[in-house]
Amino acid sequence: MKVKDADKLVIDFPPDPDYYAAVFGVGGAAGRVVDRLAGRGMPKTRMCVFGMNSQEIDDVSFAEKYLIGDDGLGSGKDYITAMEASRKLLPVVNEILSVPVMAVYVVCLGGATGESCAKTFLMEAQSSAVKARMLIATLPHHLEGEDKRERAKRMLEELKHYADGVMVIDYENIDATSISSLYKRADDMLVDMTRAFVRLSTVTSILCFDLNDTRTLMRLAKDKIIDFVTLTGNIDYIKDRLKHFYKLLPARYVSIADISDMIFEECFANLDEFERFKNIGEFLPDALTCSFGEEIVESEKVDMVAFSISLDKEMKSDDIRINMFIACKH
Ligand SMILES: Nc1nc2c(ncn2[C@@H]2O[C@H](COP(=O)(O)OP(=O)(O)OP(=O)(O)O)[C@@H](O)[C@H]2O)c(=O)[nH]1
Ligand SMILES: [Mg+2]
Repeated sequence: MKVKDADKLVIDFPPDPDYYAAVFGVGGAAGRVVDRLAGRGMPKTRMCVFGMNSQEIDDVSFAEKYLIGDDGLGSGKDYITAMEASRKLLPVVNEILSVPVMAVYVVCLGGATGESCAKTFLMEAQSSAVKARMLIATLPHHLEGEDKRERAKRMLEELKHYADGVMVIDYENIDATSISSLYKRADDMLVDMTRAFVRLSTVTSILCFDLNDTRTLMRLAKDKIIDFVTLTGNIDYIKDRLKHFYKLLPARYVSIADISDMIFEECFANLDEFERFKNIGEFLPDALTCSFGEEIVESEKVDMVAFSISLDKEMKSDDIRINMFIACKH
């Protein structure tokens, strides 16, 4: 603020950015997911899809869309060509990254476009001003080919270097009777996970919660892996599921002490519902601890959970949603 302006009580606040988060859907399958999410309306978020197949890009209706390469014929499974072509879009990527605090990369590993493009874009994000980079990735089922799955796993390890946090959906862990029903289920999981994560930094929380809570979660997660659990239903359903909280977690969580950090978000349809159930937060950390069959240790209870409460107009009025982002110590 200049001195002469101070006399006039003009305060120079930085302008409110148009968007706090940018979501990049790279490749065919991830692009469809990001487009579907964009169709639901994501406030304060720039939703962008990148692909090499012009038919797939034509089908994108809600997100911003960018064709990688000149012919629109797809990658032809040529990783080098896909990587070189995606580099040509770096000026666009840099322009998108110049505003938000958070960048989220959604990629279904197993395809040449998604894998090559995600690597190029994530590497570029290292030099941007973005404060947190989340990679949301899927791993192909072995029925798609053992080689493809092994390559995707190696790619995930490579991409991890360039992200602050990683959420993975392994198709091997999804119960489904066919590949098409597996993809459908995975699409729903990707939509829920991406939406819930982006909302943490774009939707005003009723509680004091900010980006630093998310950054701490990423920092404390061993190997950068964040686990995500979501529950939606009435209060009885939520309480019942949380009684057996440990059953919702991957097997490597044997005790409450294995959790190094956690973000616990409660979503309500409107303020009336929030008023009706707002005290559920008071017993939840105790409930989680007890569900492991452990005594409640005061110090663990206080440090471990960052709470966020928000309103979600898409929800049915009787429902409560609990989103949990969990970091494991090992
Ligand atoms: N969730 C979901 N996953 C899918 C779907 N179709 C394919 N996949 C997964 O996504 C991986 C990558 O496929 P695509 O997204 O089509 O590949 P791409 O990134 O466009 O790359 P190329 O087509 O090889 O240039 C596959 O190996 C599957 O594991 C889908 O409809 N939904
Ligand atoms: Mg494709």
